[in-house]
Amino acid sequence: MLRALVVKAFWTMLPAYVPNNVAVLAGKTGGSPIDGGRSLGGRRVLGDGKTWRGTAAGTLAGVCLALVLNRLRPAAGDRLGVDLPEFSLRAAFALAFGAMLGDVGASFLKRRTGRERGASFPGLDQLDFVAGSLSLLALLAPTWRKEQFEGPVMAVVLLMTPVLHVVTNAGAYLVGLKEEPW
Ligand code: CTP
Ligand code: K
Ligand code: MG
Repeated sequence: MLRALVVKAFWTMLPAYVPNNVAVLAGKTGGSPIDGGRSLGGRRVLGDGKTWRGTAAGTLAGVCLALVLNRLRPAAGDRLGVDLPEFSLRAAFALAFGAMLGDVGASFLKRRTGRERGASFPGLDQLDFVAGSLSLLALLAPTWRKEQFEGPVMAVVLLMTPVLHVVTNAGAYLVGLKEEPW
């Protein structure tokens, strides 16, 4: 029962989990900042860590992943014995682009609160992309969102995501892919 919930929650959120990591890889070699270098109240609007390239690559990767997961779903569902969701294109886009928007929103808040690029903001760092994807889902695919996140799935997502985030980021830092372990 718990295993099925965790598998379902993980599968459903994968198109939102992958974009941030792909953005890190895509942004490694540079890219123009979304804020165009502009400042607000003496601080950057977003900073050099939020690039068009990273955002586009992350979104595209999340949508592509959702389409691949749709192909794998029948066999994976049978094997795992879990009723896995099918991603509509709108849901896939909302999960992936919403995750990127959440991350951008967090940077905006970090700059407004005096945090430099790369600074940590505990809590926000671990859940900004979940808040972003769930919000955009509510806007673009509300029925799909309601169906997939009913009952305890939402609770599992909210508990599991910060743990996964901490572990993947620490791993990415240890192998040299990220500048900071958060
Ligand atoms: N990145 C990007 N575009 C994005 C998100 C991330 O290019 N939309 C790349 C940048 O190279 C960024 C790196 O991935 O520096 C790490 O991402 P993140 O930790 O989200 O950004 P920070 O550098 O920590 O910047 P901030 O403090 O604004 O979050
Ligand atoms: K971030
Ligand atoms: Mg960071």
